[in-house]
Amino acid sequence: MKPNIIIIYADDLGYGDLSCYGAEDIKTINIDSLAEDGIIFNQAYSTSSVCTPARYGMLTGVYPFSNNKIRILPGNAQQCLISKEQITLPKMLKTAGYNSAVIGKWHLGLGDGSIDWNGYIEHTPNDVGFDFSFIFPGTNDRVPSIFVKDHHVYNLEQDDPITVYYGKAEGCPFINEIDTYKNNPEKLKIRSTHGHSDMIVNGAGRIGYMKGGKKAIWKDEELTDTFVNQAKAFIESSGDKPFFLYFAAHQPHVPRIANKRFVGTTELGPRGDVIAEFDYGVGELVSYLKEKDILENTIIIISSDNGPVFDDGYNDHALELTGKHKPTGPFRGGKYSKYEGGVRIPFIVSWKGHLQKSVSPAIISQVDLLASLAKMLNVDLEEKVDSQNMLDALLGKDSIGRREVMFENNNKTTMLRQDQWIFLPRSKSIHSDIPMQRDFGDMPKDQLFNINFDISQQDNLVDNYPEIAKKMSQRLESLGYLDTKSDLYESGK
Ligand code: NG6
Ligand code: CA
Repeated sequence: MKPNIIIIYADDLGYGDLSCYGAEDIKTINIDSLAEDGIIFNQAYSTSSVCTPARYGMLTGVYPFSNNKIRILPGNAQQCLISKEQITLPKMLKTAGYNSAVIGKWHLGLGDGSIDWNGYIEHTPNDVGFDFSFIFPGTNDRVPSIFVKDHHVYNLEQDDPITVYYGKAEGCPFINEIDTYKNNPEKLKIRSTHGHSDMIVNGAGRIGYMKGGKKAIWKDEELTDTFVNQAKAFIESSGDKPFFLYFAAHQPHVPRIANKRFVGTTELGPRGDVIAEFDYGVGELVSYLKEKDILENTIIIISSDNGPVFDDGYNDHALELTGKHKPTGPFRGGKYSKYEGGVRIPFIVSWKGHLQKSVSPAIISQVDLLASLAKMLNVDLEEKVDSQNMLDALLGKDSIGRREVMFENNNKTTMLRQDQWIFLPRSKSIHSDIPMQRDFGDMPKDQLFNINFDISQQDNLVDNYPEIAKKMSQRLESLGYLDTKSDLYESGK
């Protein structure tokens, strides 16, 4: 019997945020309990330290730096990065007889040229392999704050059509009809620290403007219950067919607004509380699988798109309230960055009755899920992808995994790891407006680290091992991933 597959993908959850990865001040009991029946990977990578590229890499098996357009998308992004012809995880699984759904955050664009929010929406997840989709289009801090179910906005009333606008307030044609950060501060439950000052939805400033769709607009506090209920209904609807569920949770991405059942359940303020809420959602899914008696026939993978961040634009005191808790564990950097904290993410493969509890040091990338699951199901992959078959590593039979892996940062600089060596090419920062607490790793000098001896990347060895740095730089260049045309390279700094 083919096992069901669930990928539970958190948003901005760090390597150090789960108690099974060493967190002491947050207890993620449901995730820990899954880890009791599986493998905790301590050298697993996302393909990017930001969202859209990471999700692209995981779903297509192709590195996101192969395409310069793959960046953080706005909520009304009209261009689908995944073509209808391209192979994806759900497409591959369909050939093996699976029923697939994505439930949660999408952030990979919708529509062909434009998005008809009030009619049939083209190029949704259903056009890239999913049989069912229940998503919000961008991020929880970007409008439109609505769900799209398959091809239509969910709960949209005909007499209350939606208009979405991204741009300056002066150009917004309906600016006087909506609550904005500037004009209606009394409506705010939480203030912004940077950005997030366009319109107000549910007491939080968001990126972008929308009008209409009053009944369709979601509340942050209800997202988890909604997604869990949709997931249960999808599992039920799969009947005897094996299913693939990509459960893309929104936590702990900003704005961190938990349901009142979770407010105050941790000592860490909103960031801790939404992680507790995420863990609860995982627990609900597992209970349902148990109730249906299919837990032992379901592989559950838990991971995150990119590393964590404290202040990502809202004044929720995440840094002040974190105490001794370290969201990135021992790693330097975080979301957006070039360092390990941006891309070394939690990755657990749980399969009750099939896997022994263990910690694996195998080097794997989320991009490998496509080829590995294809191997498991005997599907031939004809397409050229970056995905490598790491099935033995995923099932605990190989503790080495990859010899080489690549990942990018928010600046689309590509980094290379070969065995213990990590090479970060020089680059200019494009983040001058972002608070100092983030460590992006952008500097006018190449960096080389031996991660086996220097886990927090403090000691740049580029001058000690120039030959290794050169070889790695040439490797990136030969793949077309080294931006030698940047000012820094031309001026030879
Ligand atoms: C940034 C947002 C940040 C977050 C990020 C995307 C501002 C100032 N910052 O532009 O809050 O939304 O985009 O995060 O608006 S991600 O996890 O989807 O990549
Ligand atoms: Ca993210």
